[in-house]
Amino acid sequence: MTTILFPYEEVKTKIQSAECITILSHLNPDADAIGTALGIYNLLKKDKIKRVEVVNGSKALPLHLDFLPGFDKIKHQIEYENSLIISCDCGSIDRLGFDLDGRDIINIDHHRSNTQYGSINVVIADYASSSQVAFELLKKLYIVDADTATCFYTALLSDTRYFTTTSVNKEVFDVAYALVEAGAKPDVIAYNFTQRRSLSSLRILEKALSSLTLHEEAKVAVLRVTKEDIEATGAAVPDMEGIVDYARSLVTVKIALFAMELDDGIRISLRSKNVDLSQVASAFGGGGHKVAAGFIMKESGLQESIDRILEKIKELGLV
Ligand SMILES: [Mn+2]
Repeated sequence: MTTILFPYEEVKTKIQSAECITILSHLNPDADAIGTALGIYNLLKKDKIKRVEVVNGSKALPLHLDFLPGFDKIKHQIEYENSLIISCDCGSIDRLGFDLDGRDIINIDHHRSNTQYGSINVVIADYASSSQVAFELLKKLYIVDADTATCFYTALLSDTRYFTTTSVNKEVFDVAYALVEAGAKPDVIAYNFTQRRSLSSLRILEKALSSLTLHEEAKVAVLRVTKEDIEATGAAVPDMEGIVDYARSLVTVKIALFAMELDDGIRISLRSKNVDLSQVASAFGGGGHKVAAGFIMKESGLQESIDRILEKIKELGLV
């Protein structure tokens, strides 16, 4: 990996000159979004003079992340006026869910599709998680304590699917090592993260798995859950995280699609084994990474949305 030049001085000056700071992450946050935001929150709140708040626009947070230090401090509305914004894991400004007109933004992310909406953009697409970006940026400016290390490590564990994704390399283990040295406890985090599932998450998984269909000589797998499935199981969106990975894990599969019929549209998760999904995602107004992308389809129903994506995959000759 080539040497990356971080804007240490610019970031330091911005943070130091701000009276109050609002740390944001994307709507429907995952563990990388929340872990990166809380890690930065724990670092910055040690400065007693500065006011720091951590906010996410979604009401339904992934509750299994409640072991992260500061989780109970997450607000759903921005309370500070004219605060400096630190945006975490968010590819485009609209996915933050707030009107940020006129505010300075430090944009910390690793989505290749990031639209560079910040006053300072620290976007490194080769990094495995936004917490890896935040750690490499902030370790030069602050002493990373155990609370921050716990949040950053959890984010890294999640976005690498327990260190199994193609983004995992020596640098990722260097960061993990540094975070463990700083006080992150891998066994405690793994327990909290993987061994406290909700009943709804298993019930909805059962519904999703029973819907499995295969396409293009079993190279494309589709899972879906209807509004009725979601109601019957009591599942919230965070309960459905990771379901798409089951479809991808099938031996023949190159692309996996998981479709959720939600109130605001059909939410799509796409995953691949090394097939570049960025063209599919951008065709439907979504963004993401090469092998992981997501978007919401509002114009068509559940099955029609799936059919349109299958058609697009075929049209692009991806499998
Ligand atoms: Mn991420």
